[in-house]
Amino acid sequence: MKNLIQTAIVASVAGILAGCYSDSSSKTEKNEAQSVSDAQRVYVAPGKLDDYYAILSGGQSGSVFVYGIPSCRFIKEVPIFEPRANLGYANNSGSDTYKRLHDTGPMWGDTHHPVLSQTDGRYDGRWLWINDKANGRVAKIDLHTFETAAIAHVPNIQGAHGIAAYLPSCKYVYVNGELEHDLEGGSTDPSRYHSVIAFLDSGTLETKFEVMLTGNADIASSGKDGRYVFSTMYNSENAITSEGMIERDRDAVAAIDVPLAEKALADGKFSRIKNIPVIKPEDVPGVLTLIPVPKNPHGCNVTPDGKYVLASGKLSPTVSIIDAHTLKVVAEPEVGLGPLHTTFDNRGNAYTSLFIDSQIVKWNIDKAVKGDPTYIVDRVDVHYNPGHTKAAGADSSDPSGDWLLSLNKMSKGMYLPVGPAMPESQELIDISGDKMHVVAAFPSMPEPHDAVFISRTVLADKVAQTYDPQPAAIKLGEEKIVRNGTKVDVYMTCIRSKFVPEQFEAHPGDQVTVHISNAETVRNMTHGFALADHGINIAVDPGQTQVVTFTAGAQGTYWYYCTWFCSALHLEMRGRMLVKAPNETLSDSINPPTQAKAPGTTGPASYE
Ligand code: K7E
Ligand code: CUA
Ligand code: CA
Repeated sequence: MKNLIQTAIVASVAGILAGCYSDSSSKTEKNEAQSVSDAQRVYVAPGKLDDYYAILSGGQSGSVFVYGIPSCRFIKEVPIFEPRANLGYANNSGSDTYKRLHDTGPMWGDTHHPVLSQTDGRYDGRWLWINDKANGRVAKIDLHTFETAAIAHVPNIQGAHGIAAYLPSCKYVYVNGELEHDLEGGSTDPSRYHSVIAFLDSGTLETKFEVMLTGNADIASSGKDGRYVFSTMYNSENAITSEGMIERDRDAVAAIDVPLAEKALADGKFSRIKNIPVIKPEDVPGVLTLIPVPKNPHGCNVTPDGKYVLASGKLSPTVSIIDAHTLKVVAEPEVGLGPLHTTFDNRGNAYTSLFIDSQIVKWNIDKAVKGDPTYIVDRVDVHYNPGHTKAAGADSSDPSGDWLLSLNKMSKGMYLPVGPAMPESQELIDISGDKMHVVAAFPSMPEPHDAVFISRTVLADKVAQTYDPQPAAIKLGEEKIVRNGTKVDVYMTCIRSKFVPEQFEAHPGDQVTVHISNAETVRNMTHGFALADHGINIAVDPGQTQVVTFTAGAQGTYWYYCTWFCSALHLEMRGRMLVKAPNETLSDSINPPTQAKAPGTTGPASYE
């Protein structure tokens, strides 16, 4: 009897184990098969190109990051509000790039929202605009070169946060002041605090006019038909503490009637503050409509068809759906906890990031508007705490409906630990089917807030191979040294694998300006100009001319050399700045002798 029982127990335990084993092994096999198919979805073979450029804002890195999608390969960082030694961008106080940045504010920035230019509702691959939240600036990046083309400081703004292009024309980019202050008198009395939404000429970045608000303006999205632009406001309380900013159950979406604002401008209905025309809504009825929505709303996203503007509730588990023409709230579907930003596919679905739930929720806009309780389509867990989410094409009228990025604030446990601070993390989600599916994750430097995707087919052929010849370019054979008292201008060329001239002379304390043109005519043949012990490093791309000014140091020899590995003679690509005693006469010859001594007497005898 005892044996029988024992046998039965052993048998049943074995059975349970066998059952478990076969269950988990089929599960493992399934997971492995899924991993293989996910890997295939994002695999782009070496030498093959990705389908999309994803341009991620760099947050407090002050730059943008360019990734290929679907491979998630990091391709380039474009420094905008930050010097970067590797690119020679702006890190020499006497360079044009440095001056452009320095003249508009500090040498760092906080980039949140990359905005692509559009023509006829589609991305046209011309410009990218981005904000600097910390220092009230906006930059324009030329997508032909991926270089900053302009930076402007926006008067009367603190916390330049949300930014969008006024559609469909992209005549303006407008930027939201998130941080309230007294723009008129500099008073610290909070009852005098306001903020503004500033409209900049999208070409020159000149501030054309501003609309004043009581409270703040946070995230921006333009209607599609040239009438209203929208901004969320979380501090309608105009409070000065976080408790105060959550007192009301409802804040607002601000709608600005742009043609009416332009008319007010033409009619002179504005005040000038810091020489900018500022429209006060009380003087121009209808220019600003405040649409009440719950509670401390954040994301502001106009649907691709232009019918609705969605305000993500943040402290409310809802997204408010507002008719973009009547400005009436038509529905407030519940989507989950901590809704921050919403993006779109081409099939009428919205995808909202849920910061607290650590999810992306997919929901159907029409069903939500009609009150159909089945509007939630799917949810997927992300790792962890997403801020923005962005699907390919979603800010245009023509979303693609294939890929979506979740831009996650936390990445605990996702990557090799690298100290108390972990990288930000993005997850790539396949949204082409009914169910969302996370297929890849990749880390990035802090802190991407937002991203935009632009198709390779739109942009790749537009990207310049080389710089167009600039009027100031120095031509091969026309190099020269021009001396004027204590000022020395060196007009230099570089081409594989030589600087011309390979030497120039100065006295200690002379002001030296090097104008350097890269004479290469093929893409990818960048040369650098780094000068020992003078803090100078400039990257010069093919066809480009850079200018840098510095003060010659103490008497001695200082080599300059090429910092970009360009040829087998890259290391030999160098030259000397000779700083000579004040009483020595200087030579302006650009053809120095090639050897220190007579040939044959320089190296060890065995070399000969
Ligand atoms: Cu949500 Cu600056 Cu776009 Cu960050 S803001 S997440
Ligand atoms: Cu030129 Cu290295
Ligand atoms: Ca509030």
